[in-house]
Amino acid sequence: MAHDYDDQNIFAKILRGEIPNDTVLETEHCLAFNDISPQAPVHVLVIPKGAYVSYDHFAAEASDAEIADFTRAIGEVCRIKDLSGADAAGGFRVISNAGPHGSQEVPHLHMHVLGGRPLGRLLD
Ligand code: D5M
Repeated sequence: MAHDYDDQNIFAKILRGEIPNDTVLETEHCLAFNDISPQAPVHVLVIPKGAYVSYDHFAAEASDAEIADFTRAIGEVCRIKDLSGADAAGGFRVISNAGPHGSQEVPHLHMHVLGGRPLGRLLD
């Protein structure tokens, strides 16, 4: 996948403070904020602060510190939003869309963290 980064994408503008966001968590290398068009009671986007288009781009070029921070931030969002329980109300889904076939709209890597309702089967 092409990794040419468009610094005019909306998440780049959020990271530069040009557009407001509803922050859930900020870490050294990541920002997590509520999705503007939530598909579930909990719908948080976790993004790295670095200029990465997609997960494969990030995995290839990010530092170990960035990757560790991103991974932990996703888990921390699950904890903050109380999604980690094993009871009937617990559980979540983490998804990253990439490229045309993945229906990616915003060309800055983001993980969708979804929960708060039964999400159904994604793959059958
Ligand atoms: O998903 C892109 C997601 O980004 C989609 O769920 C809407 C969300 N979005 C778009 N603009 C904003 C702002 N300004 N704040 C919060 N969330 C936003 P994709 O995986 O690229 O299809």
